[in-house]
Amino acid sequence: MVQKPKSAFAVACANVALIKYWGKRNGMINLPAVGSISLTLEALKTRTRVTFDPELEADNLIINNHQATDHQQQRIAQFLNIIREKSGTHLFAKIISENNFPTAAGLASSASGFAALAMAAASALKLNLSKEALSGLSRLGSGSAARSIYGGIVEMQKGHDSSGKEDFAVQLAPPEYWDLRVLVLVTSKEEKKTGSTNAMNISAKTSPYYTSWVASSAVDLDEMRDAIRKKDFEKLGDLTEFSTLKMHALTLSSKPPVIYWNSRTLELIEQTRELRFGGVPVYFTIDAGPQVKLITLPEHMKTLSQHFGSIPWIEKLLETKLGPDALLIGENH
Ligand code: 2P0
Repeated sequence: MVQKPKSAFAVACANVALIKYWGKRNGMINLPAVGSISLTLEALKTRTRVTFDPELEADNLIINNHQATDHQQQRIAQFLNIIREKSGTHLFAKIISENNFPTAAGLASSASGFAALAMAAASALKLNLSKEALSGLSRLGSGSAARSIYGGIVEMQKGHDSSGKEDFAVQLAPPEYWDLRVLVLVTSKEEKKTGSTNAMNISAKTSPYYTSWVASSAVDLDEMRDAIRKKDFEKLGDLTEFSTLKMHALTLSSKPPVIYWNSRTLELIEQTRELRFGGVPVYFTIDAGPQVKLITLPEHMKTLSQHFGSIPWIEKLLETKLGPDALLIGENH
């Protein structure tokens, strides 16, 4: 019997961690060494269509209308192999993925990318997975992608054993629970030299602070959950900056060191602190790159975008509120 193509289309938002994920218990199946808490970002979306087609002789990924690199193709093929194994199919897939934010801007697209891909591929192959299972599946593509299955405020849990069955994300609060805003400031469009997977390994192997990082993470998570429960913005902000600086202390103290900041990053940290000392509730966070993300409340967004928008060397500003769960847009079996 001739098999028909099986296709599905899904959309997922990127996220930014308040309490950072850095380090793995197992790199093969992306088991995090620490739990993390993130905000899902409405303005940064990946839309992905997956079509498993008997006519194809290999997987093929197209991102923003361009053929993906060999490295990206390999990463996607490995991920699809896991899904093919689960569903018992041998069909290859064509993946058409679009980010509504510039990939070249150095904003991580692997979280929204793998969450959208997991959802679309699982649906195309009728895997019928729960949200928890979809989150666990997305994690196999990229650790932070597990969080992008949910909207609002999300926690990625660190499991207790080596199976990975407890390593999935849960929603702590839906987007409407707390109207938090994020302003993304792009300081450089250069591609980063050390990817986060690699840098995490270097930190785990060589930073003298790594053991303390892992040991102290449960307290940070408890405190952040408490700040969220009480809607205590100052506490949320203080903990966010603390987790960011602690994570970067790991990369800075690794051998060889990994320095993600540039001089503009540091300038923006200083300006954020000055604005805050002047009465504007705003806190910074920085991931595996030089961009700075500011967390604030809606009534202060205008002041902040005017302030940072007037800096000539800022390459791009992006304002966002909290986004929804990843969503299946359509399927065609
Ligand atoms: C995070 N980052 O919590 C942390 C903070 C970057 C800095 O998760 O190796 O692309 O695919 O699991 O998820 C980026 O790392 O790494 C990341 P893998 P991922 O958002």
